[in-house]
Amino acid sequence: MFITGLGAAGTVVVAGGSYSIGCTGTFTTVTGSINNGQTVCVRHTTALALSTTTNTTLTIGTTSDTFSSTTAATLDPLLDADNDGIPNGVEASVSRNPLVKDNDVFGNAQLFVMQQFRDFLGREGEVSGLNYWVSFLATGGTREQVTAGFIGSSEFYNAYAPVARLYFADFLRIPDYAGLTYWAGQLRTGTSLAAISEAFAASPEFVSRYGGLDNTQFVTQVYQNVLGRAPDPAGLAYWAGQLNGGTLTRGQLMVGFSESAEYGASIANEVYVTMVYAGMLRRAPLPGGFSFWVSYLDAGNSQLSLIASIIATSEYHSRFLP
Ligand SMILES: [Ca+2]
Ligand SMILES: [Ca+2]
Repeated sequence: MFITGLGAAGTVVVAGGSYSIGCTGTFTTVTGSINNGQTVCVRHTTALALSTTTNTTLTIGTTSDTFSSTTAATLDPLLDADNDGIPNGVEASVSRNPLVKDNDVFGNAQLFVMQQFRDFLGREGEVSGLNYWVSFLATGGTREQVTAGFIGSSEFYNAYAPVARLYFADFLRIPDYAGLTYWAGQLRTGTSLAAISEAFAASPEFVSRYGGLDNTQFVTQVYQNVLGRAPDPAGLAYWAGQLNGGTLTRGQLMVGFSESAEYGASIANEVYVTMVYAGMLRRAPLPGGFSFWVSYLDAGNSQLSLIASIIATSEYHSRFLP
């Protein structure tokens, strides 16, 4: 609020919150002094507990006002109030507190396996699947092996890997997380990869790279960008013919490249690192981390040791525990 009408500097007092003169981002609860023409921001923090009212009262001189909020009486079972990965409606069934970040995936095999279903398949695990993986862990299996199993499962891999390859082939960059998860969801629910590539090929990002080229130039450039080599004459003639004859659109053609065995082998580690980040950290890798881990796999280190390293990060830990 903007202060006017004070004849002289007045006291400013807050109860149930904090304030910042000048809205600098530095908040205090200590009584202070404020003058005409200054601004003051008040910070009000709602309760974490259910059915709880919080009042924040700001007093300037003899004038005061109160902001009040009351949290809901019940939690939405599908939401995750404490942001620990376990939906509110599931917390009680695994003896967790829906208002405490207590998803101990590191100490509790059941919680770890349940989280893999959410992270990679976007759903709660069915009993048979949960039992399978919990007993796998109980008989000497490792957490990284479980995670690798989920990454390699057809339900996850067949949705994410083709879309990730398409991003790399069409845009020559790390897939952004929002786009990757959106399009993987589309692929999982029946949209064809060719239709997704059509959408990609219509984007300004694609058009600005290739829009000015004729079909022969386009195919030549795609060979260079995607496969890292000049086209062989037969390949160039084949693909340019498909485009010239209207058999394929450019978007459809890109699937032929992104799903080729040659490209799949060359981009495999980039795709794997992208999928590890998407499932385990819910984000795209930054360029530095991406190139580090791709080089790590390129050097012959195992996917399991990559996954184990991610499990050991503080970022992964903080998804589930304080
Ligand atoms: Ca939760
Ligand atoms: Ca919890």
